[in-house]
Amino acid sequence: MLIEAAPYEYTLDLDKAALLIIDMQRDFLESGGFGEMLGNDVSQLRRTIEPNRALLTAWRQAGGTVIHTREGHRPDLADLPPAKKVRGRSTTTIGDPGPMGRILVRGEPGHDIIPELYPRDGEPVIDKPGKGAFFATDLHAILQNRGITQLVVTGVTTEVCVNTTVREANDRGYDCLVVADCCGSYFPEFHAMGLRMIAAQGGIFGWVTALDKLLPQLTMMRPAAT
Ligand code: TIU
Repeated sequence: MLIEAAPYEYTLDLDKAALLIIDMQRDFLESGGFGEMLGNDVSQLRRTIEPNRALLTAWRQAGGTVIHTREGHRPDLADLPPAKKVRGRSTTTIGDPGPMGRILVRGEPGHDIIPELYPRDGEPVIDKPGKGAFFATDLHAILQNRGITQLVVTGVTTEVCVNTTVREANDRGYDCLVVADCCGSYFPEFHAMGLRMIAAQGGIFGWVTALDKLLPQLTMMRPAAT
């Protein structure tokens, strides 16, 4: 199906595509998490919850592959680079106790995905120690094993983990379609520029569309009820 997008239409083949939802974690989206601890306004991200829920529902109904990611670290912090631990000079950092458990540590409540977008059984969840979803994870192998070459990318934050993942994916040969209103940043200007950078120069990293361009097409794909 053809999806209206920038810089030009995207040809989506649901059999070769995965919906990749980046880091919709309580630590980034809820009060008291890592994002807010860094001094950020979480309401800038919370506006993406409802569009993501609508897209996830339609994508599941169309029978598409869904993959979720979470940024975080082993409880022993062996995979936490010392540079990442001290960056920001905050008094509370990754691995320290926070209001939702240890900050960005796997298995802690704050590290988990928000209830509105919670993964279903059978949907792979990629735990990643970095900003990009390909670094030090098995995402590339999972996608190759399923014959996936197209990624519809959403999540937070636009200029950090979404952009890093799209750049990593692009270098590995994937065609990325980023859904603008399903992505968010603590900084509206970075969100806007992060999206423009992806579609610039003829789609240097990929394509950018909007939910209202994608959703009607997906709904038409919905398998007949049995
Ligand atoms: N997921 C993600 O973007 N991680 C970040 O740390 N983002 C910030 O904007 N801080």
